[in-house]
Amino acid sequence: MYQKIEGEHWRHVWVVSDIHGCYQWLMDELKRRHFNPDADLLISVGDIIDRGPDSMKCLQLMQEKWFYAVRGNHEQMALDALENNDFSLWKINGGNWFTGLTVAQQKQAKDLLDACRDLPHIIEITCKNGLNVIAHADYPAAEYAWHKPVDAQRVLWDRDRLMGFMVGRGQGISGADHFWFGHTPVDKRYDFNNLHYIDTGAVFGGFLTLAQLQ
Ligand SMILES: [Mn+2]
Repeated sequence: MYQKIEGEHWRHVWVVSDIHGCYQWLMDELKRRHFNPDADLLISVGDIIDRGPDSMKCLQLMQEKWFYAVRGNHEQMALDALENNDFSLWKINGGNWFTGLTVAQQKQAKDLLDACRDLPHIIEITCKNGLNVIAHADYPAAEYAWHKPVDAQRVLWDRDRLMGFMVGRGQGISGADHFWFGHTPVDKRYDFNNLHYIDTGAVFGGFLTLAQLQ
């Protein structure tokens, strides 16, 4: 469930919002920031696939040494669909790109989706800005701790903490310097104390957000 990355092994470290198949857009944003694949690291908050134009190319990102990701609910829906051979839930939630592929293409996509089984729910990375925790939707606890058991479903889906902040009654999380979440599209990046909500809805007419940790 947890993965640890050493920030000191990288020059610059960025975290990117929900990519949802917007591969070329991501490449353009990296170029604008002079991202160097030999020296820099990009960490995704999950939901790299579905809804956008190029889920396959986004899955191929997982083979790059400069790209890490936590699991999003869309990767989980894909894995569940393949495991149960029931594509209905995934299909109505943006997975129709897969069901529209030829048999040969589906085979290739399945091989790439297999790598999603290894995706952690939570990444912790120490950078120049301190200890960062990255998860898709929430870290469902009042205090972070390495390997602390937390509800995986809530990590992938829960919007309650953000909704609370929006009406002025949010609860923070201690135990790390920064928390980075995606999942809930917002009109701009929201920062509530040490919690950062960066899903600026690229695939819904918004934009990709890249935040620099180092
Ligand atoms: Mn999501």
